Amino acid sequence: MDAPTQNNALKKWVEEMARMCRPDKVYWCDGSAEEAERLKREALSTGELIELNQELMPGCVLHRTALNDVARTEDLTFICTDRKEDASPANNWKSREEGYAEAREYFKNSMQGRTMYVVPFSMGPVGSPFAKYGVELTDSIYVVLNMRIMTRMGKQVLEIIDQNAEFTRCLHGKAQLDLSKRRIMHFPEDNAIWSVNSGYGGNVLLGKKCLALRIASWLARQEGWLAEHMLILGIEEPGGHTEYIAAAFPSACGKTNLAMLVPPEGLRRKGYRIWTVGDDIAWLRIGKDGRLWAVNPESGCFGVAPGTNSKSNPNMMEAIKKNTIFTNVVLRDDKTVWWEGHDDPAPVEGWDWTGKRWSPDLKDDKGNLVPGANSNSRFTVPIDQVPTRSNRLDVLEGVPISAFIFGGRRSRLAPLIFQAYNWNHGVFVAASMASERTAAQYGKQGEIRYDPMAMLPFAGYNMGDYLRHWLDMGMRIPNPPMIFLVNWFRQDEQGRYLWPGFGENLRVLEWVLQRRRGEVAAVQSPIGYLPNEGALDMTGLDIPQEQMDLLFAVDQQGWLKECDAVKTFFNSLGERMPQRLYDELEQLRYRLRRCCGPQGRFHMVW
Ligand code: GTP
Ligand code: SPV
Ligand code: MN
Repeated sequence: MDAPTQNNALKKWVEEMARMCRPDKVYWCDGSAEEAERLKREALSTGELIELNQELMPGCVLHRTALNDVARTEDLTFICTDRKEDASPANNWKSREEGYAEAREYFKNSMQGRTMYVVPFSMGPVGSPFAKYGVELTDSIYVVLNMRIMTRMGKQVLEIIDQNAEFTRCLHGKAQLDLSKRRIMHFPEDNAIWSVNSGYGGNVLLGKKCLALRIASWLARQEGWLAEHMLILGIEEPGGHTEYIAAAFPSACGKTNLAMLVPPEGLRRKGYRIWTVGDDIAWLRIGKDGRLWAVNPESGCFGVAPGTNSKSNPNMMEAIKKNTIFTNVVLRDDKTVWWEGHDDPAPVEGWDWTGKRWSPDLKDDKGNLVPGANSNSRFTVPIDQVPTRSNRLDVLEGVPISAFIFGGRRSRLAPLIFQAYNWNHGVFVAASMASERTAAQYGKQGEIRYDPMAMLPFAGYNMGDYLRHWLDMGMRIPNPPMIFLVNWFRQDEQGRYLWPGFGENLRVLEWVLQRRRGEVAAVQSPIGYLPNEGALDMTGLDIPQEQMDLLFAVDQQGWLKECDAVKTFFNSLGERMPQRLYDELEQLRYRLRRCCGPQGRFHMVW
């Protein structure tokens, strides 16, 4: 097929990449439904995709990745820049030369016998001044079909690139799916991304983490905006006014859940409704009115399957009934899907995520039950199918953000919620946030790791510079969002969650909005403002007072130890760490030392 583009730079680049990868064919995607159907048929015929029960789940398919390719591989992800200090120390770094040279070896002839698909896509509404364009070359139909859901993809984007719009050059090849040769490489100085030897989501849907976070965060710093790992949520209040908030939690810590939460009965009756703008990525700019405005650059959700059910996320259960790509879940004998934490009880028998016969009582050599779905199994679904989809999704300037919420999984220490004293303190709170590791990335599960703004794996440049950029933005935004930290995951001594979470989290968000409007007073604690006793609306939720006390307990000794750990972490981020954050740390330490209370717990002493 002749290249259907007038953009010579694009044409030349595609030719050059094809000369390196040697595909049998180069195919330019137009993004049409007819094309998607045709590609799907082809993938079904080769076994790359498995057709699901079309009566019960119209348009749905299943994909299984290679066994060693089920999550992002952060240790194989690189920022390749001329100067090491522009990327390090939190990122893996290679020089541009070395990066290209190594990847070139792996790409060489890797598409022989395959087709190279050319996928023009837009992050953000096509034609919006905020949109960033990209072209992904890939030898995977799975990637093409996912990109069609996750991004605005096809002819309308090519028409804009034809007019010489800037675009990110994204090259993806499955090659041999060889883990030892897997590399996810970013070249921000060239606006290019090369990913090889993987077929898993975040490694290969290059518009998502690679472009919309790593490359975009690099651009955002230069251009004075923010590219963040955040959900965007509209809260329609009694009376009909909608306030928007953006929240950053590390991978698999509840962004998707919060973005489409269902108000508990008591609050629903008051008149609250939730509108979903985004569940993973937010791009934020200062608007003419001096507020921060957010757009979701994606058009789909790539959500975690395990634990998704009609209690935890009924909106998502509704969304994934059709036109959804499932990855690494259980296939039941009636060709429907299942995962741990699904509404239905485990099937007596089925096929596990690896394609082996499986039953729920199956045990491994050590006598542990073998899960049927991979713990990072996912679904890809158009956001249009989410019942709570906001009608502001395609609005070019986005939505105004009233509050930032940061949070992670902490079984100890961090209270249900507190508010930062001011912007700089908020940046410190977000910079020092930590979370227990989940299955979304390789590594020891449950281990505490510090993850500033949930961006440690996604900032495309030096982390010290990134945090400085956040501090500087505070001085440039005339009416900045207020900053809060939440923790839905605090546990008691027996390891039980102290807070029911999910829909009930709206009770906490209501307090956020009340604080934003200055309607309620709060307790000044050493770590930040805590809700006054009785400040959360608990209508219809019966939690004993002792449990609420535990949820908000501030353990003085524990926090002092935390300060030491945060300092060690800050030091690990190198010389470009802003002094202002160390100052915030010392002020926190001072406030903690000054307070005293029963068993070393903070007890409203100020
Ligand atoms: P990525 O897509 O990986 O960036 O993650 P995400 O933040 O969108 O993750 P998601 O919302 O899919 O997180 C799912 C996990 O968080 C599941 O294990 C849920 O059970 C758990 N979860 C979400 N909200 C809550 C909550 O309020 N309380 C508790 N205890 N668990 C929650
Ligand atoms: C995450 O891991 O934060 C995700 C999934 O959102 S992935 O796109 O695979 O990175
Ligand atoms: Mn994510």
